[in-house]
Amino acid sequence: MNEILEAIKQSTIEIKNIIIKGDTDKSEQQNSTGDTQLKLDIASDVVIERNFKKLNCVKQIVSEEQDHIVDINENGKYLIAYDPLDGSSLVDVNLSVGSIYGIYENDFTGENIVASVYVVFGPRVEMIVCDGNSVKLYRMNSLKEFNYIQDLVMQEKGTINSPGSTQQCWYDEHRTMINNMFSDDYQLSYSGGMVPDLHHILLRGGGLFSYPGASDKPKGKLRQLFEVFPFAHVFETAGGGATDGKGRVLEIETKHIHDTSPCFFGSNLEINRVIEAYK
Ligand code: FDP
Repeated sequence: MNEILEAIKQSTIEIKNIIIKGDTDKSEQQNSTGDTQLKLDIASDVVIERNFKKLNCVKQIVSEEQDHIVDINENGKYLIAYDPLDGSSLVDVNLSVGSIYGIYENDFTGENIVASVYVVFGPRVEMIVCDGNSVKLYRMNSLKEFNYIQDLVMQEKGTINSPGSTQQCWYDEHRTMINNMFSDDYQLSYSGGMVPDLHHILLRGGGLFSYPGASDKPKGKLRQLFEVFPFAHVFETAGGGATDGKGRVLEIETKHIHDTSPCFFGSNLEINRVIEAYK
């Protein structure tokens, strides 16, 4: 696992350089979900693949930007699913973006996730590492070293409400739940980048991020392997939770590597509120 972490740190340093160069042009390509890829997405993907390919412990990798699983070492122990630059369309307006990594054993399913890492490229570069026992925050310094800052633990309740997707398309139960939260003491915070939005909730100790199923996207937008499972693993380990409205996100079946699912991440009180609202 240390080898994987070192490869992620190296990729982070290289991706930070790619972001600083500032080429936010679109490429000619689309990813398998149909999003037009930015040159930034492709360059970040190349960096991560190159660094993981050097590791004997890695059996397979799969990127949000690619259609297929890539075989690396038949005898490797770990499978890694990653989103090289989530929210990359926000780079040209200088909002925060991030990389997400889910590390699995045996199979790419929620129940087989053993570690997760995400990196926030904001005013600072921060890396969050979850091994299933703790969630640790590291910060990159000017020498490009990652210093441990603290363990992250969620409170039982927060005050942030971060509701994703197109409001016009929300189902009634979802609209009612979100409106009721605003009638209570919750405040809106939504940047449009999953990584900084969830990082905000985690660092403040609580709240709710939602990307529900809605009439335009009944199965939500966010991808299980690359986005939903890694963050569910982080939130559960930090003492919060993650649900699809019915049960634990990490128990959802994955049929295809690019499957999406409705998802809600937060502190326990908010997750219980979602389950009540979706009964
Ligand atoms: P993006 O399409 O900009 O890459 O993963 C996709 C994602 O961003 C998340 O980071 C973000 O939370 C979500 O989509 C935003 O979707 P909406 O534009 O529908 O709010």
